[in-house]
Amino acid sequence: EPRPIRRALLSVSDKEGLVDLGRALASRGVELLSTGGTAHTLRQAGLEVIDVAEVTGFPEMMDGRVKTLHPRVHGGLLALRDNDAHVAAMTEHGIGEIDLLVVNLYPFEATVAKGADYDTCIENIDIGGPAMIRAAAKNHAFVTVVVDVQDYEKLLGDMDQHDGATCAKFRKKLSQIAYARTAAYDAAVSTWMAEAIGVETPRRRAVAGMLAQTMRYGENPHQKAAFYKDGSTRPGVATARQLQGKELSYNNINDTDAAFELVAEFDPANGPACAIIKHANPCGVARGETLTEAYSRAFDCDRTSAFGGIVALNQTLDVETAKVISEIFTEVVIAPQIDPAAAEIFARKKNLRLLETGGLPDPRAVATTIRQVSGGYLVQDKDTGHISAEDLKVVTKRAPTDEEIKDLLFAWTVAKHVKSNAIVYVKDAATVGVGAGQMSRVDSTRIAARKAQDMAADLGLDTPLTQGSVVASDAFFPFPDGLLTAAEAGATAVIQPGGSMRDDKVIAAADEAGIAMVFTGMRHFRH
Ligand code: 93A
Repeated sequence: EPRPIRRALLSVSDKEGLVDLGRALASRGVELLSTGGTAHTLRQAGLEVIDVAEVTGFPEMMDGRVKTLHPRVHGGLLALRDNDAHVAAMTEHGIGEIDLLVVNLYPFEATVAKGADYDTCIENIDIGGPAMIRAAAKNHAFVTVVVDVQDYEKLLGDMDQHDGATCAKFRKKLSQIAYARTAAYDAAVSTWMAEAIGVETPRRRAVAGMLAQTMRYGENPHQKAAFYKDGSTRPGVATARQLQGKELSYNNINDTDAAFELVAEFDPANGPACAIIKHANPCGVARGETLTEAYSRAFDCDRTSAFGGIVALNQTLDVETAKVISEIFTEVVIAPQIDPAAAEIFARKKNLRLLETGGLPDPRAVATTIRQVSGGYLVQDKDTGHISAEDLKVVTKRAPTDEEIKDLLFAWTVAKHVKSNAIVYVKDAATVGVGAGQMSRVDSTRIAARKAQDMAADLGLDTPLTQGSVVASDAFFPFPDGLLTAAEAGATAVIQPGGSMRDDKVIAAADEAGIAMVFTGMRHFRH
């Protein structure tokens, strides 16, 4: 464990909270080193400060471009305190340990936002600050690094809990924050530069992640596109091994992700499952006794849409299933494992892209989703919401049967992966009608029922498969009309969040129609 913090380097552009921090550190016996402006502010407040120029033996020069870029600074940050050679080097070269680094960077982003000219923006690219931050963060075994005014209080709190030192966990956390800051900083510089000099391709514009693939085109042929990976090792489209087929396209990657994330909701311990995706929405999801049966039942939900779709499986792709899949044109097949003999079946289908992921991702693992809007990003927690039978609140006179509850939960799980407004009819653990992406909920309800009728005609059935089904709605029914449409289609039970002003009307309509209804208290919008 490192010694208590005795020597700190403070170099901040944003002087907010600086004097309080300086005082708090000084009162804990910490020696303060600082660059020009920071030292000036601290001295004005009556604090004792040593100039970095005194430490380095060089004046700050070239308009401040070279202030802290010196071995007496970087050696003090990077030296391993428990390494004899490092310690000897410090002694030999008169390098003192720096235990704490507090830096915030030249306000590059704010300068750009103000609409400053090119040269002013360039002058506001901080070089020495990020260099020190990255050095201190690397040496977090011994050095504490703070890059955010918001962390000053936490720093002092942690020091007080550890006799003036900081704990390893806190230093690691700060180190991660530090790298996030320098990464974002350089990303801001590169994005600004791309704009300033008119770089067009996403390959040069994109900001974070590792370039994995430049595509021939994006969502449409006139759009350039690229795929970036974020380094995650989670089984999925980004980490899958492609066994055959053409390169994945932009739409392939998007749809394959949707397909695999959906099928991963179905634990293989409870049996095989299959999801077929078209335009990012499921056109069929089913369990089966065998994987082949799961595929066939998913296919029977909407055979028309499944053509040219993406097929995701929750367990090893076997020969039998491969044969059935290969009967129609399919763009992508993705599975955790693929029997080599099953891969053989597809060998003739040169265009079919076959992906093996090595496992299923945990659908409840915490993650973040990012969406771009003009001028910014929307960031949120991934929807990991999960409902089980115990969470359901029966609101109708009739409670659902055990069989209905199983199907209701199945339908609810699928609805989470359907674009809003989502309506999903399910019978015996297979979707029989999916209504997606409509602006009105009642339209989704109608479309799903009508598609089930079309399918019944295709399959030569007398009654549509929605007869005796259950139905899930990703958000509450604002009026009874959607529920009544579902009842007309033959649904016997409904799952929905509840919470509408008119819940009582919807419940009354359900009772009238003899429908059992449960509320989840949770919504699954997806846009
Ligand atoms: O121009 S720099 O890239 N060269 C440096 O060596 C250097 N060292 C610290 N900018 C440098 N800094 C930055 O100066 C810090 O990141 C901080 O933002 C700023 C603090 O300067 P002052 O203390 O003079 O206000």
